[in-house]
Amino acid sequence: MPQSDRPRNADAYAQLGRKPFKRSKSHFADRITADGRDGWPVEPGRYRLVASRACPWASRALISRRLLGLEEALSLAVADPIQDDAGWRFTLDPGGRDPVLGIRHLREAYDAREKDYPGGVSVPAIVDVPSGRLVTNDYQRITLDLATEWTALHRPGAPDLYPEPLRAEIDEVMAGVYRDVNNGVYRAGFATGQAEYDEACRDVFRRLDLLSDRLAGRRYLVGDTLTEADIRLFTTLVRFDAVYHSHFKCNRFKLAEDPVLWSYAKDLYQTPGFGDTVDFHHIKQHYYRMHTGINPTKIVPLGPDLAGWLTPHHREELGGRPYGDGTPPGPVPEGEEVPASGRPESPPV
Ligand SMILES: N[C@@H](CCC(=O)N[C@@H](CS)C(=O)NCC(=O)O)C(=O)O
Repeated sequence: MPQSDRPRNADAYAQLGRKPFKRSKSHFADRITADGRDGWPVEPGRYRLVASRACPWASRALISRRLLGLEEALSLAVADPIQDDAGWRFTLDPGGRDPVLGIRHLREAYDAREKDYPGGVSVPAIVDVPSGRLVTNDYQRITLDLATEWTALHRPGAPDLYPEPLRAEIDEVMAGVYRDVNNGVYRAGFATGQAEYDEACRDVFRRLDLLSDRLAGRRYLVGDTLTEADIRLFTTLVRFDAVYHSHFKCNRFKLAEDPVLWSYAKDLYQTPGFGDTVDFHHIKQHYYRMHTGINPTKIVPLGPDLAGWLTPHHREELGGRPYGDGTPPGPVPEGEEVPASGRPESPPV
């Protein structure tokens, strides 16, 4: 398909809310594994994670990479939260090019993998640096593989984010979180009619109520340590009041109005590896300015006040061992710090 026949990014965004929302399956599902069975063995320095700090699916990988200490082994490219018609681009980098891959748009790595790939170009994506080819955009698998296949490159003291004896329970919790929360907010936000919205929004809050009950007496979702399940719930909760409550109309209550979920989310935010990956500025810019189908004016709201994210959460009183027998990750590597504009410390507007 020639370049011009591809769906233009702006057109796709303008259609949001006009046709039923269906999340596409990840097209590139090769796995990077310890034994390299798909042709992509785990190797330090070979791959580059391309993420947007706006995107909840990509943010899972940002958190896992920090918690597991994979920053040196798996380098990071952060895309501009505002896409152009060719999609995710590297306009935050000098000269508008990713300094390692040498490309202007993530699409170039997709094209290098499959010529004229007609589908969407999404983050997270992992690219093979030597060939410049996309390896995977399978957001459901990427973090599980970072936790279980990249173990040889984990830092000393890395937590086990997907412990074998708890996998069945973690998978069950994550299935509900995915359906009703991670994807539920999108189903509500991009609904084309009242009934579709009602159903999705009810799903969101029914599940949040259940999760709030579950978390009232325990610090983490499964077991007494951080797991993949917490990462996946966090990436939606941290966006909730800034975008999902208003932009996606998930407004039965704000996160900050549910004492349990709010304390839980603050606890995670203040845990090294979580909040230090979050850029509220990127989040707000992306959702409100890109989703023109549901926000045609592209106006970005000034609030909410983010100062509460840094207030005491008292969740340590529930016990729990965040990193299990391990230790917290070290400082954010130089050059990867979230700018002041994206942090709660920045003055309220
Ligand atoms: N690969 C999945 C999940 C990842 C995803 O949705 N990422 C979003 C950003 S939050 C994306 O990159 N969408 C393509 C675009 O925005 O052009 C999908 O396409 O549904």
